[in-house]
Amino acid sequence: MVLYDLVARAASAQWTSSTGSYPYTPLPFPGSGGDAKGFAHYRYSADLEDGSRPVRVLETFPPAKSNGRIEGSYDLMASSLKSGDRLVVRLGFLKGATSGLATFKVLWWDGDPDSSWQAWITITDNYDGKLEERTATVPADAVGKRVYLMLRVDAGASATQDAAVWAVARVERP
Ligand SMILES: [Ca+2]
Repeated sequence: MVLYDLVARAASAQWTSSTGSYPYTPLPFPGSGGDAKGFAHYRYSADLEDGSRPVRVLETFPPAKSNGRIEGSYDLMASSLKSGDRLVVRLGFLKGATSGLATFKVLWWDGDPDSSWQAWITITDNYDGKLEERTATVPADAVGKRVYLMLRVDAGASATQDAAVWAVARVERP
C-alpha cells in the first residue's frame, strides 16, 4: 500500500531554492525550465539517462550556481509511521545531462521545534547511464510518529546540467 507518494503530490509541496547568494527563494510549481533560480515540474515521457521513458517524472533542477539546492516540503502525513514502512526511490538524470552530479535526499521531521530535519535516505548520483533504485526502512526514531517529508537535491560544487529526476519517491506499507 502506498502511504505517501511524493511524486504524485509534488504540486502540494512548498518549493524553494537556495544558494549562498539567495537563501530560500520560493518557487512556483510547476516551475519553468531554464529558470536560473531552479525549478520543479513534471516531465512526461521524457528520455532518462538509462534509456527509459516513464510516463511521468518529477524534475527538480537546483539553481545554476555552486552549492545550489532545491527542496520541496510536504504536508504532514495523515497517519503515523510503523515499523516495516519503507521509502522507495528511483532517481537519476534526464538523458543528455551528461555533466549531472547531485545529491538526492528524502528527509523527515516530526514537527517538534526542538528537533530538525533528518535524512531518511541520501544518494549521490551522476550521469552514468543508470538510475539509482533504493529502498530504506523507516528510521527507528520516526516509528510511531506522524511526520513531514521533504525532497532535496544539492548540486554540489558544479551546477551544470543537474537535470535531476525522481521517477519514484514514495512511502509504502508492505
Ligand atoms: Ca545515474
